[in-house]
Amino acid sequence: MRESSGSATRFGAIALLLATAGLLAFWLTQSHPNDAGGGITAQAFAAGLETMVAAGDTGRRIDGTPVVHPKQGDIYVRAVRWAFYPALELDPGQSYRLYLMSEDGVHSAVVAGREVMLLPGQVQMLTLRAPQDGHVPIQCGEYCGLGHSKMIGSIEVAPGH
Ligand SMILES: [Cu+2]
Repeated sequence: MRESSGSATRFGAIALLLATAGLLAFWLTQSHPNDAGGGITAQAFAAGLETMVAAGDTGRRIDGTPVVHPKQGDIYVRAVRWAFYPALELDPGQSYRLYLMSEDGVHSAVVAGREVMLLPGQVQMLTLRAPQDGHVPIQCGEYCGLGHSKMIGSIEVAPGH
């Protein structure tokens, strides 16, 4: 009796260990957009940002920052003391994957009320559906120095495009 309950306990412990190892292996092989860098590397982010700006530059500037109308649904915004680059102009009702990365320190992005921490070299991703008109608020929510309170980006929605 004592022996069989001991072996049942051992069997239970081994089963639990195997289940835990299995879960861990499953978790490690899944992608975790918001833990593991938004699913893309810092290099892919930089290349995507450059391509988006080159293809979608409207020629307009806000305080020297280009206003870009992206040609596709993957869009890129870089946080750098103390601005978000570039300014965006989106299509009404369109869905986007917004990739964000800090260039120079700890920032965060509060986008339409959702916040992601931004650490240098680590890409984050938020899905975003543009409203029918108006704008999508974006600003830094993590104190990052003297210019923090003015670290506000621009995401406008352009009806009629
Ligand atoms: Cu800040």
